[in-house]
Amino acid sequence: MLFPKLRQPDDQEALRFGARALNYQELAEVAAAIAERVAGRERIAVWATNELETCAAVIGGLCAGVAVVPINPKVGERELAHILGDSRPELLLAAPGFQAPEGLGDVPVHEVDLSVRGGELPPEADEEAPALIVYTSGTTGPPKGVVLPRRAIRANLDALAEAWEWTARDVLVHALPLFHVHGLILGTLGPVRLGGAVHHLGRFSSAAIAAELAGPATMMFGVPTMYHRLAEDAERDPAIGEKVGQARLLVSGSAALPAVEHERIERLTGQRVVERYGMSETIMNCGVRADGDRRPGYVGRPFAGVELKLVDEQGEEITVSDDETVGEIWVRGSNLFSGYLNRPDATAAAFTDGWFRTGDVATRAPDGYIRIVGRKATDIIKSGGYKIGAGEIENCLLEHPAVAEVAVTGEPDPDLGERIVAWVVRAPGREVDEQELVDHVARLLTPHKRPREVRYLDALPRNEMGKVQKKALQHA
Ligand code: MLC
Ligand code: AMP
Repeated sequence: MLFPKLRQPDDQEALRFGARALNYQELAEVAAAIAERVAGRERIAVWATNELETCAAVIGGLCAGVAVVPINPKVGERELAHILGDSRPELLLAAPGFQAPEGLGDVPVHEVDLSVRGGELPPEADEEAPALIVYTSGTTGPPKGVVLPRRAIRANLDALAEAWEWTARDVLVHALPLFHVHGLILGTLGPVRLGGAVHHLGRFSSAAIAAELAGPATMMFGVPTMYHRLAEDAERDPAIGEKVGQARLLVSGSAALPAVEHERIERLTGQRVVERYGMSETIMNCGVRADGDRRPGYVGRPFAGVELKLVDEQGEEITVSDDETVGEIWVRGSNLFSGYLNRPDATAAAFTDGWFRTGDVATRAPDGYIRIVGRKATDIIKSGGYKIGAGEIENCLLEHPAVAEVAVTGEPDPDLGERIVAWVVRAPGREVDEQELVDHVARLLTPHKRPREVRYLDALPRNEMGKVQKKALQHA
């Protein structure tokens, strides 16, 4: 059962967005009404704005046993067309006031009305039934739909609860988007599975996080960019650090938390951040436990139900734990996705002998702690905790008439971790300003995929085979 407390609800608060909230009794009734509305469908989409209705829609869909596709509400035309064409949702659920983007086509829209209440929740769906389809970027091509079964969500959330001593008494605060694993599964379904509460801030603000942690909230989830901003603000205003210091647990993930930020947060708040490592395809693989050693740069040991090994270039397992020998992280276990939607080729290519190859490269310390040191693919960029494929931005920029050639790279950035840089060769006789190219990507893909910088070149560096040498660009 995914949400036991919805079967025996009481008046304890479950979800809060500012002044609006739902307790378990109300959430169970709203979810029952939504479940009734969507029953019998194979897949529905949810326009995932940071609102109560998004959470209710996802939970209602899951209660009905229908696969839910959360959609970034800032998604651009091209990306929306791809997601809709690939997942073919039979219905889109959205909060009242939803303004249909042009590309929505003939997908019917149902506005979620929280005052509409249902009776009994339907019987629980099969454990292997698809629960969520989350779109994530790869090195090339458009994003792929990661099919996550109910089993993976249930098993992984329970493992997190055990490791972090996370219970119904906890109140989680965060400002994460609701269309990715971090904000949706950990940040929303997590508290509801455990019978606890989540306070979603709508948008990130250090002052709001601090006020929550000095008040009702016990835990915070965030990406490293948020911890960086929290530290910057706490440097200016010590009251922020003092309030954040009252948290039971600060958890960071989705990208590496730099050691300097870990140490800065500790100095400013007295709290050591717990880091965990996950992926859309695997939910959470490993993490530091609440009672574990919170060392900067380490993502702890595998969670319950997860098997993890390091594999060298020859495909051999690395058996030493010397914190020096580097290998790719391969995982298997109850946390894994069931495949990429409509992409049996990509699914098959991602596995070797039942192990999912993450593409992340790490060492293992004598005590089993994993330290992520990099990524196999240079064409994956993590910016603000969002995974972005260089290829999709290159393809998008090539559609612009002023762009003859382009290469996209990620460069270190103190706030975003990596920032997207586009290296552009203009078409002969064409002028184009940077903002126009930035807006072009924001409009067709999504704003977080926009280049933060455009650099113009006369030609891209290529090898004898004609392949662009991105390493040479980074030093150009
Ligand atoms: C800017 N904007 C534009 C624009 N330029 N809009 C249209 N066209 C343009 N050219 C808008 C943006 O949409 C945004 O709107 C605002 O301007 C500011 O944009 P930004 O600077 O990009 O946003 P910022 O606030 O800086 O974002 C930082 C952030 C965000 C940390 C809040 O990156 C974020 O939420 N990251 C979380 C990513 C995440 O959840 N990843 C988990 C993946 S799961 P507006 O209206 O918003 O202000 C995973 C697995 C795991 O990785 O392990 O967890
Ligand atoms: P996504 O596909 O958006 O789910 O992103 C997953 C990727 O985020 C992983 O493959 C890692 O590269 C990265 N990631 C997540 N958590 C961490 C972490 N704690 N440290 C370093 N990288 C991380």
